[in-house]
Parts: sequence; structure tokens; C-alpha cells
Amino acid sequence: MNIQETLQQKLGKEIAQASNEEIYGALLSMVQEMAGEKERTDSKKKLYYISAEFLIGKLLSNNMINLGIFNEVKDVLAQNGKNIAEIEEVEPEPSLGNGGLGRLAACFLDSIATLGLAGDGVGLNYHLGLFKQEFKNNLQRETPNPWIEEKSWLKKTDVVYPVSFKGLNVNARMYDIEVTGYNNKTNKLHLFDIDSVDETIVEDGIAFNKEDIEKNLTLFLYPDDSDENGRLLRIYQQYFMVSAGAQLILDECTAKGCNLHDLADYAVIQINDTHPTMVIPELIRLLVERGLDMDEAIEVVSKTCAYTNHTILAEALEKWPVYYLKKVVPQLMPIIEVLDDKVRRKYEDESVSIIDRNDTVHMAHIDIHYGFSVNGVASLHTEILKETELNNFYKIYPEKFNNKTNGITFRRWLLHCNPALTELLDELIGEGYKKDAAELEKLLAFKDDDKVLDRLVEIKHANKEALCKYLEETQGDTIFDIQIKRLHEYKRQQLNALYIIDKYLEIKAGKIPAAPVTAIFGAKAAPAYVIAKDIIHLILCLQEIINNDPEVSPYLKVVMVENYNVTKAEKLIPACDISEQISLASKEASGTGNMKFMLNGAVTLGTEDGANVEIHELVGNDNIFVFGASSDEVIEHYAKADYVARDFYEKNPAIKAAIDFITSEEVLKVGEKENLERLQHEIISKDWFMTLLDFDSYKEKKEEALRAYADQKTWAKKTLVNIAKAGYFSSDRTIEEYNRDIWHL
Ligand code: 26Q
Repeated sequence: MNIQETLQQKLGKEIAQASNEEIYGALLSMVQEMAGEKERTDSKKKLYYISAEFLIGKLLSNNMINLGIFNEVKDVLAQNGKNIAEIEEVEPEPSLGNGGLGRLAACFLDSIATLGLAGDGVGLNYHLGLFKQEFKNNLQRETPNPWIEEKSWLKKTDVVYPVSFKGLNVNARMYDIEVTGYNNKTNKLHLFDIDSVDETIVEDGIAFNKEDIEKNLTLFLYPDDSDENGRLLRIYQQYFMVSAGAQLILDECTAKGCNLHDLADYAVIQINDTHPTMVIPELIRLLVERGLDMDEAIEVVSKTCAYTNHTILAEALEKWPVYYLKKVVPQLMPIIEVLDDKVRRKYEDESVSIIDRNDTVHMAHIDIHYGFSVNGVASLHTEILKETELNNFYKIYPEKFNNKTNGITFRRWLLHCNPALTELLDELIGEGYKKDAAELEKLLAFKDDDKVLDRLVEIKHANKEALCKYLEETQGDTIFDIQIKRLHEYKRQQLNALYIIDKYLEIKAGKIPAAPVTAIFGAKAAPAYVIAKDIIHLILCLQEIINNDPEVSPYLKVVMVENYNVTKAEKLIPACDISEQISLASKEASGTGNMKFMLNGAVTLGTEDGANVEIHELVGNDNIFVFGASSDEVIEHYAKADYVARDFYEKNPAIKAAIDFITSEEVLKVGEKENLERLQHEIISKDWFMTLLDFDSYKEKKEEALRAYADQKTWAKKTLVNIAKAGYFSSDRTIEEYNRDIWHL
């Protein structure tokens, strides 16, 4: 049966007569069947990628691309008067992650399957993904974000594992999502859940009873680390995930002939940040239960587990009070105590112990001592871990430390989100780059080809028009300057906002900018992160003021996109001219949005932070705009505690004017005094992420970028070089390195 016939059979009617919802349902079940019939990747040794987050995004088109049927389906639909884009709209987005870390896990699953490696994901089946963001009165409001419908990608399995907490036994049921490789076999994403979750306990907004574990265990994705409440629930979730995951791993390995002593020949476990760390003591516990002695169990597990660090922000490294763990998972404490004891016997240095003198358990320390690999996610990040943050560990275990610069899957972030650019690339350099991203460099041969440069400009323009239509905005022929990422002080959306205020004041004073700019933001703030929400408030106020001011809006527009998520990213990124990557140097571990923008022909305006450093090295000075203090300088400022924001405020008139404006009459007319004053005070008196330190150099570089844009040909050349050099950031390359150095599948 061909696709047309299969669809019609599933629909029970002509495609032309069916609604978009019906077609979506039929496609989903067709794709699911096709994926289910694909051969599974299989080998003696298997990778288990355990992660609290898998920000997979919508799956329909992605799966159709990977199964090689996307174009055919699109054509069949078009012949019947249906538009694939409208059908994509029907699918709810599974937002099962907060941001970069969760999206990375999803890109990795795609690449693991594409490379034909045996590797499954293990995580949690949150019923409600990251909250939906709504703007009301220029403030963020959170509402629940359900994604599981009657027809979904989840397949309920009969696999059930018992998980015990203090005074509570539950059953973990496994649900599977097929992970299709691009022109290859399939793997699985295993998501654990309990049958008793009750969505009706959600009250106003996203509030719910945090104590009713049987009803709330997998109800919500934890929205970042800034929520002070619910820490115990977080431990319940983590243990639930790793205990079920560990039982699955042992089951699968023994079924393949593993005798548990040789577990490391059958399984390798990648621990995605510290969130799944309890898998180490849990596996040890299970192995002892199944007959190994404690010392051997520890050794076996240490040969099986590898840890990825995604942050150098000290406050984001998980530490749990012993008292919490005793309350939730008392069975793990004796094991954690043994692990701590062994470390203390070997190393006098208190800073590397697992349980500190305040009776707090440092999860990362468990991973480093009892895993065989520790990796950072970009070259600078790994160096900072080795030299500063984890230096005491690096001195003990230099051989464990390695770098794996992040990557992104080109299937989603090029083929799917930018079909016009994909088509141009196919035509110019053939399709080899789809399997070997390094081949993108062939594009460099067209660097001085005016026709090619013109087509790049045309494609960008069309993508901008499409975005305007989607956002219901006008002004497609301005420069699109985009900053989309979680709202965090270290990412410095406030620096961008201060620049916008500065620009606004200049225009009001009669200084007309060379080129009109649309500043686009997308960002969710953790519900309990007060200053982050104040920054959103400021940006929304600026949007209202600037867009309604006829003197200013012809030159400057502000667009804060509501409910930024993967789906919106797919529409925003192909339309971007300037990619804002302006974190305080040393603070952004890698960033992956920076790579997505580059691949889609945007030029980076950024600090020497995270993977920006590697982007800079690849494209060279002419094709990136770099500004700001270096990571060394920043680290020194922290060490000497000599950065004083108020000095910048008092000595730099432009900075003073921009900050004063935050509580000016104009802003207070549309905003909340309390929020705006709090933010202003924070910037003047604290500014922990040194926004003001980089203000001048940011402004200067940004102006330089805006001027450079005016020369279309030169700009298009920059665009071309960025695309051509993006091959390094394919997650296929990253996964090949993980496999070569860590997994050995
Ligand atoms: C911790 C404790 C309690 C509750 C939640 C959390 C929590 C949740 C999510 C801590 C961290 C996260 C997410 C971190 C994250 O997304 N990190 C990003 O990882 C990307 C992939 O490596 C990098 O590119 C980014 O630089 C990094 O910020």
C-alpha cells in the first residue's frame, strides 16, 4: 500500500474530506507502525542515557524525515488540498525539559539512532511539561502544559518495576517512544510513570499539593532549580527514575547473558548532570541484593557510569541534606556513607568528600569518584572545570576528565526548520552533508559567487516574512536581532534590554539609527526566580512603550514572544540575522542555540563564552562580533571581589540614563513599581553577572554589526561562512566522540 492508500484506509474517508486533526491522527499511527516495524539497533553492549529531561519537541515531521517519507507525505497532502504546516500545528509539543540540557538529550538520541548505535534514553513521563507562559499586564503567568492525548507517541508497556520509598511502595510503569534514526534503525526512549497520577490536583495556575506523592510523582517537570519548594518531591522523582532505570538495565543485561560481575561489558550509563546521580548507589544496592559483595559492586558500577557536567554555577550543583535523603530513600544512606568513607580514607582534602561537615550530600562528588569519565560540554567549560571549579578532583583523577563539545541534530535544526536552505545546499554541494556534516565546508567554494549570495539573502528574507506572518507582526525588512533562551541573570537579557533603552533615548533625542532593528526575545523564567521575572516585566514594558511610539517604532521594535518553546525556536532561528549570545564569560557552559543560529546563517554577537569560543575559532574574526571581558578577567574579578556596579552607574552617563529610565514615569505608566524598583536596585547595587562591565563594548560591537549589515553582499558572505563552518556542531560528531572515548559500543 502506498502512503495515500494507507492514510485513506486509516481515515476511512478521502484525505480531502478529513480534518487536520484526523489527518494528524492517521499520520501518527502510520508513522508509529512504520517505526515499530523497523529493525532495532542491537549489540552486546548498550548505552543508557539517563536524564531527568528529554526536550524532544514535536515528533511527527522529525520522524517522517528520518523514515524518509516526509516529502512524499507532504506532496500527497498537497494534492488533496492539505497543508503539512497546518497539520504540524495540531500536534501538542512534549515540553519535557527546561532548556539546553533537555534539548541536548533529545538531539543525542537522534544522533545515536542515526549512527546505528545501541543506546536508549531513560527518563520520566511527566504528564505536564514545562509550564505554559502567558503574558498579562506585562507579567509572566504560568499555566499547566499537558501534552498527552488519546493518540500520542507513548506506547504503554507491560514492564513494571517496584520502587520503594520510606513508607511508600509504588510501581513504575514503562512507556516507550520510538526513536527513529535518519535512514537507519530505531532505538527507544523509556519514560517511567505511575498509574495513580492525578491531574485534577492542580489548583490555580500550576500550584498543587506537593505532599501527595502517589498523585503527583510524575505530574510536573520541575521548573528549574530556583523553586525552593518541592525539593523532597524532586528527590522522589529522581529516585523513582533511577531505581526503575537500574532494574531495567539489570534485566536487559542478564537477559543477554551478563552475570553481573561483567556488567560493564553489557552496559554503559551516561549520567546527564547530577539529576540521575542516585543511580550509582541504587545500582550498588541492587547488585549487593543480587549477591555481589559491596566492594565488588562498587567497582562494577564505577566501571559502568560516566558523568556529564553542564554547569559551573555553584548554586546549580545539587546538594541534598542527609536528612532529606533519610526521609525519602533511607535505603541509600548506608551506601552513600560507605562511598563517603572510602573517599575520606583515601583523601584528606575535605573539599572532595561526599558528605560534608554540614551533613549535606554533594551529588557531583559521587559521580566523579564513582564514575569512570567526567566531561564538560565545550572546550572552555571543560578547561574551567579542570582549572577552577573541579580542580581538586582533576588533581586526583586527571585521566577521567575530557571534553565533549555539544552539538545539535541537523535533521531538526536544518532539514526540518529550514527547507529552503536545505534545498539550496542540496543543489550546490549534494546531499552528502546530511550524513557527514563536515561536507558543509564545500559551500565555501561559493563564497564569492554573487548568485549564491543573493539566494542566501532571498531565503533569509522569505524566512523573515514567514516569521512575521506567524507572529502576526509586520516589519519583515528590518534587521532581526534575536535572543531566545531561558531567562537567567547570567545569560544577561538585561544587557540587551539596557541597550534597547539606550537606543530609545537616542532616537528620542533625535539620533536616528543607520538601520531599523527588530529586537526579538523569547524566554521563560522559573516561577520562583523573582529577578528573572522582573527582567521579563521590563522587556514587556519596553515592548509596549516603544512599539506604540510613532517617533521610535519605525527604527526600533521589541517583540517578546509568548511561551517560547522548541516549536517557536524552529520558526525563529531560520529568520535570524544577529544571534545574541551575550552571557557573562565563563558562565554559559556551552550554549546550543548559538550553533542552531549559525547553521541557519545568522551571525553571532557574543562574548568569549561556552561554545562561542569554538564558533569564533571556526569562522574567524570577520564572521562574528565578539565583545566583553574574557573569562580570565571575570574569574579574577570574582576572586578579588573588585567589581562594583555602582561605579559604572555613577561614572558612565549612558549607563546611568538607561538604568534611571527603568523607573521613569514612562515605564511606571505601563509597569509595576515594585518590580521595576527591585530590578533597578539589583543592577545598581549587585549586578552579580557584571552587565555594566560589558555595556560599552556590547554597544560598540552591536553598532558595528548593524553597520556591517548594510553591506548586503559582505553580510551574505558572513552568513555563508557561518553555515559552511557549522558542520563541527552536528551532534553526530559529538556522539561519535562520546562513543570513541567513553562508551566504546
Ligand atoms: C537542579 C536542581 C533541582 C531542580 C532542577 C535543577 C536543574 C534543572 C535543569 C538544574 C539545571 C537544569 C538545566 C541546565 C541546563 O540546561 N544547562 C545547559 O546545558 C546545555 C547543554 O549542555 C548547555 O549548552 C548550557 O550552556 C547549559 O546552561
